Amino acid sequence: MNSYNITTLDDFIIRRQKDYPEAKGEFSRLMHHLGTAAKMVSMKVKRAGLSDILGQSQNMNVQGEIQQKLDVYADEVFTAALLSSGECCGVATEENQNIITFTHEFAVNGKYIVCIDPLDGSANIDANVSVGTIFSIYRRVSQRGEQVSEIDFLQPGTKQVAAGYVIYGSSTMLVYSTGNGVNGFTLDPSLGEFCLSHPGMMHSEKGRIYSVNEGNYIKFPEGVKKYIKYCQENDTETERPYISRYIGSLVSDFHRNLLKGGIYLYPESKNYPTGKLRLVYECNPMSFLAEHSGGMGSDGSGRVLTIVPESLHQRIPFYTGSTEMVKRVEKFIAENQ
Ligand code: AHM
Ligand code: MG
Repeated sequence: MNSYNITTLDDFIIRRQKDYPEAKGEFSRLMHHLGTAAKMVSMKVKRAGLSDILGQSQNMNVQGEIQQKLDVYADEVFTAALLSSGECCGVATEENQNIITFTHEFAVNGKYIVCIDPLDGSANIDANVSVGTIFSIYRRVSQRGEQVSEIDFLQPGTKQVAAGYVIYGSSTMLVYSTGNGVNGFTLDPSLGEFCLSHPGMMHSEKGRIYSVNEGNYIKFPEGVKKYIKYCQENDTETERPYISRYIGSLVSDFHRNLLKGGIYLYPESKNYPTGKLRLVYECNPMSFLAEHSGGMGSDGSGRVLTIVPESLHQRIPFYTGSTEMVKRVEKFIAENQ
């Protein structure tokens, strides 16, 4: 990147806004506030070992999981940032059973709702492993000026206006799409700005990496077991087409596979009969990003984005990444029902 020619996230958003003459800057303001919250969480994550914020809080979240302290912090920061943007009238987060409706005068007219996993993969934090935030933005379907209801949040993923993630890794990156390509911005700590570093991110058609918790192997459906065996047995003396990499943090695994080519799998198993990952704030945004970077997001039998959510915390089996790999696992599943 030419250091005299930096495009910050805000520059980029404003430039894109000009492509939509009817736009009033509402989406741009919302994204700006998401970016600010991401910087705040990034700062806290980077200081995690120093500021007594590692480890578990005393609370259980709605999934019955003990919340990590950073989970709580990230949830509060993103919710507050979305409220103060004035463009968002309600939020659904992994950490809350019900939707949060913003009744404040300046927010109730907001056009957008946001579904968010404030800190995904947080079970890894104590081991200094990368974690992330996942977000998904929809236009509300209820009337502006009224309080939002759950209906606004149970829209199929095809209705997403934008989706993205933040990865808090060796550097912090914000990756998002409005349906017109996927672009990645790296946080420059000296400037305190997200700077465009990965324009036009694309999944390779054929990937090499498969990312799955193989510890659950014996509990997987037959088709998935056969797919994993297929990846393992394709090894020859001269060629090793597939390699296994699993961080256990969806954002990090997805991000690596987006850069290098691969598939992420979280099938249903005995422990998670309908899958572990949540449709609304994990699978939909990641599938949106996968599709707009030339990849796929599937529940094993079809496109994730067309599923109409039945509940806020609904779980589904999830397969996402390079098209050739996702199609192949779907085929194995279909042939081994
Ligand atoms: P979380 O939202 O509670 O953090 O759970 C989601 C995470 C994903 O990031 C990750 O890929 C998966 O759960 C790991 O699960 P497992 O430890 O069962 O492999
Ligand atoms: Mg999560």
